[in-house]
Amino acid sequence: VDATAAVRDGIRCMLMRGGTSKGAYFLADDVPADPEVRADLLLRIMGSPDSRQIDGIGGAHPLTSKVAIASASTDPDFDVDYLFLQVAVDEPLVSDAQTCGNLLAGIGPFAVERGLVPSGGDETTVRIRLLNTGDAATAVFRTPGGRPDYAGDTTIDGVPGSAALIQLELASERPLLPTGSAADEIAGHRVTLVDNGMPVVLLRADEFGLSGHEAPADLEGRADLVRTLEQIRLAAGPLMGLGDVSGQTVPKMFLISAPRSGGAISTRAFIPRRVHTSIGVLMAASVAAGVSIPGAVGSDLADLPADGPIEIEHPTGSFPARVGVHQDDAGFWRGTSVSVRTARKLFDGVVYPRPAG
Ligand code: NQM
Repeated sequence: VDATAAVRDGIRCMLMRGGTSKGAYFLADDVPADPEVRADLLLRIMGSPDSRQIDGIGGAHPLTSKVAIASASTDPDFDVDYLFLQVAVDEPLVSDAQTCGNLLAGIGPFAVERGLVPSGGDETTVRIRLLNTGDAATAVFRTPGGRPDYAGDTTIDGVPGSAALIQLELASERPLLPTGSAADEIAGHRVTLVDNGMPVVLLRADEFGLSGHEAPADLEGRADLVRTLEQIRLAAGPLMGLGDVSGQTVPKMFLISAPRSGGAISTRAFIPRRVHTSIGVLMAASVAAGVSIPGAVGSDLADLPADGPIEIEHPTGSFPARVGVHQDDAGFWRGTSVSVRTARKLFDGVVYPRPAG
């Protein structure tokens, strides 16, 4: 794919809502293979760097400045390879350091739409390899007449109306606790570092003089808090095996408090500079797994159900996280998750990148 010709001829692109996020979906064959050339082109497609992304199709927030790239899997155990790219809004930065469970919801339908995988009759199951993390996901969704059906009666908090159910099951080879401990100390704060698909840091909101129920904009406006969380994040990165995370979007920073609306635990997530208006799919899986481990930050605040999903409260409702957590023979905590999502094809066409320079 020639990046110069792309300015003139455009690039095939589908805009989809995936869960509570929105992103541009591409076939790997339709974008440049070289990561640097591809990143430069994606910045010009999304309209970055610019806080309004006015000259591109990005939505001026990290949750709407996302890209998914799909291809037929090169691994016989999978149908589709999914690469997630976070396009920064006001910096010239494209990162593959994290995956996104929300855009993951759109990958199965997108793969069927583009003919990457055949539909399986009324219902299709797609095995997806998450290239960013190496994790494995299975997506199950309805395909009556061989086409994804986006209409349905499943509701998720943070999205108006209802849409067709997409069930996502995720399994990770990595242990849940990268440091091997349920709790560690960083910069005088008790933290739990946990990864059930997304690396997150759990902190008690009350340690920062907060209720944990503040509005995202209020939290983003507290410069001291933002600075302290960033300091903890930079220290947590290497401890979680993520290396130097300056300029990266992981780990995600969570302020945890007791539930208020009948859920199991309440959350506010720094992702990591903006505060999430709800919660990521894999973030919810990681928080739910974390608070299920005895001694972890938040385990004493959590009101865990005897069975059924662990409801993770967030700024616009709650997320039902179904997680499996167990200790293996060697004593390592292991996790899996099943999430209910929806996605919707919003637009299919040709996108024109801003010219280079
Ligand atoms: O945790 C936000 C989102 C996410 C990530 C982010 C996500 C997840 O809500 O699975 O989906 O990138 O910080 O889309």
